[in-house]
This record gives sequence, C-alpha cells and structure tokens, in this order.
Amino acid sequence: MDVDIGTIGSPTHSVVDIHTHMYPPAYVQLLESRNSIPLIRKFAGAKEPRLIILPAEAESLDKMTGSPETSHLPGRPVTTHYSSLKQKLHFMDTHKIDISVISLANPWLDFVAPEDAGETAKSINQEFSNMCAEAPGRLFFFATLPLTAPPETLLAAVGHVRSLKSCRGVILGTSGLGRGLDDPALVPVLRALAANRLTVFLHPHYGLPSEVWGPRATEEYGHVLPLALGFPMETTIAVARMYLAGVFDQVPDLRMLLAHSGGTLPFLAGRIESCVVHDGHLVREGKVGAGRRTVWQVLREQVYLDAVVYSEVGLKAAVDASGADRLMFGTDHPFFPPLGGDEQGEWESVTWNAEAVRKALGDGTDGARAVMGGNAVEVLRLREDS
Ligand code: 5CU
Repeated sequence: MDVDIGTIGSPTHSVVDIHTHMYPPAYVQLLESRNSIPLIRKFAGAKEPRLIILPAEAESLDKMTGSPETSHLPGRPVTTHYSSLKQKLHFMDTHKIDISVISLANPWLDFVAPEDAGETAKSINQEFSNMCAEAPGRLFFFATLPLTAPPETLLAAVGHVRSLKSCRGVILGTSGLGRGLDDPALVPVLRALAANRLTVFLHPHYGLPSEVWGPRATEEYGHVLPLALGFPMETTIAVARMYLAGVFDQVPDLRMLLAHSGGTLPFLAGRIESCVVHDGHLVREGKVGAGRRTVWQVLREQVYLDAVVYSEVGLKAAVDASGADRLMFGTDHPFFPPLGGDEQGEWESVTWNAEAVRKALGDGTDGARAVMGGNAVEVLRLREDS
C-alpha cells in the first residue's frame, strides 16, 4: 500500500525524522584512509566505492582481498545519500519530512586513537552544526562524542556540543568507554549529558559475535542476520545491563532514545522483570525490594523509542511499553535504499514505517501525528532556536 506521509503532517503538525544519518565529507575521508574496517574502498569494476563497517563484513572483505575476481562485493555502495546535504534535503522533500535530526552513522569515532578523538569529534560536530545552519529550522543534530579520549577531553566535548545551536543530544554506541554502558566510569558522562538536557540516542553497531550466525551466513545470507537480529539484540542487552547496574536510578534525568523501537525490549520487558524478581542472587543482595523501579517504569519514565520497526505488530508493542507520547518516527536514511529502483524517488523502507504508524495508531489520529513529529518537536525542543 502506498502511504503519503505528507498527509499525516500539516502546517501545524510537522513530520520529523529523528533517525537519519550522514557521513560528512571529513568522515568519508577518514574511512577512505583506512586499511581495516571500518573503511571505504574502491573495487575494480564497481561504480561506487564500498562502505564496509560491520564486524560481520570483515570476513567478506578478507575473501575479496584474497580473490579480487569474485563478483560478491562486501559492504554497500557509498552513494551521494551518505554525505551530500543537498541529497538529504531532497530525500526529506520527497518524503514530506519537515525536520530531520541528523546524526553520524555507526561506528562513529569508536575506532579513533585516543589522542586524535577530541579534535576529530570537534571538527565532525562543527561540520554537523554548519550543515544545520544551511537549513535553519529544518535540520538539527545529535552530536558524536570522542569516547576513546581521556575523561577530561570527553567531558569538554559535552560542553562543546552543548554550545552548538542545533545540537539536541548525542548518538551513542553500546560500547561506551570500551566496557559497555553499565561501566561506572561512564556515569559522570551520562550525568553531564543529562544536566545539559542532551538526549542520548542509543544505536547499535557491533551486533552479536559472528559465530552465532553459523557457517553459511557470510556466503549465503547477506547482511540479514546481523542487521535484523544482531542490532536489536545488542540494544536490548545494553539497556538491560544499564538497568541491572542501576544506571537509570543513578542518573534520573537521563533521557535515552532507543533505536529500532528499543530492539526487543518492548517484547521482552516482562521476561526481564520475571528473571529479576526470581533471581536468588539479586534477592539476597536486596536489589529486588521496595522502591525498585521496574523495567516497565524505566521504559515509561526515561526512555523514548524510535518507530523504525517496519511493522504494526512491533510498533504496537512499543506503544504498549513506552506510550504513544514516547515514540518518534524515523527513516534510517541513507540505509535501506530501494535496490534496483530510483534512489531519488520514494523509499519503500520509509513508507513501511509510516504505514506502521498509521495502522498502529489510527489514520489521522492525534497519536499518529504525535509519533510522526509532535513528540520529537516537544521532547527535542525543535521549535526553539538555541
Ligand atoms: O545497513 C547497515 O549496515 C546499517 C548500518 O550499518 N547502520 C544503520 O543504522 N542501519 C543500517
């Protein structure tokens, strides 16, 4: 079914895309200069250079390097959709998206040497800020943190991004400072973000260990398993670890927007709760007593979910878990382009998500309008100029 997402928005009800990435030109250059993943590499006979970023793609890259005559190219083509601002605006216009909150795509600066990370983050964030300045009111951004840098550099980066006019938060992977998001050393950073009203957009990259996909995956299954299952499980595990470590209680002002509708959290929150309540170790440690906030509470009090789940069933679970007032439409552009189709036209991956909103919340309802943009405008202060 064709969905005109423009009919959901209106002059008073903006359509906002909160999950939309870019690799600005300086980041593309950085990836082009590398010999191991993440990297961008040209292959003989291929029209566009290839972006190879996922851990699960390392094996295909090795195979390709060993026998360059293979027809199976690793990664994905780097089209103009990845780094051109003009292209981003065209994509927004095509899909009647009024406002986009752009963010660097994975794997951000996770691989950058500690001594370079601070300056790299500064220039990338400045580049994002400059792009937003070219389309005032239409573009905002989630900044990138230099997570491998020393703590003082990292905290200074929070201050820097806070000062950038169109910055509304930061995009964060699940590795944190290298030991995950339940690492006590990350708490001061999360506190600084919360104190500066910077929303954390949590996004996966690492998936699950490649072995779980089995010996046939690389040759036969493309990127389906790591993207469809590895990404959501990674997010689920990261947030469950934060919950068990008490991070949400330690940083009560922290606001997290979870990619892909929270992975599998809306579906598994009940099971997590049951496992917590029935765990002898947690009970003996006094962690299950009065005053404990349940996973459900955290989902309704500190968590927002994007609506990038491509189905009514998944979206309904997200609505049930966090509430329609905590869900926000997204596209995941420039990923999931129409293969073999017109990349300048309408993208099916976008209309699937808009259709899911329509079906889960009702055509033309206040709930649908809130998810398509109203919630993002409110939560991320998109009508404010600074
Ligand atoms: O297709 C992909 O690899 C990806 C990715 O890497 N990151 C993302 O956000 N979406 C799709």
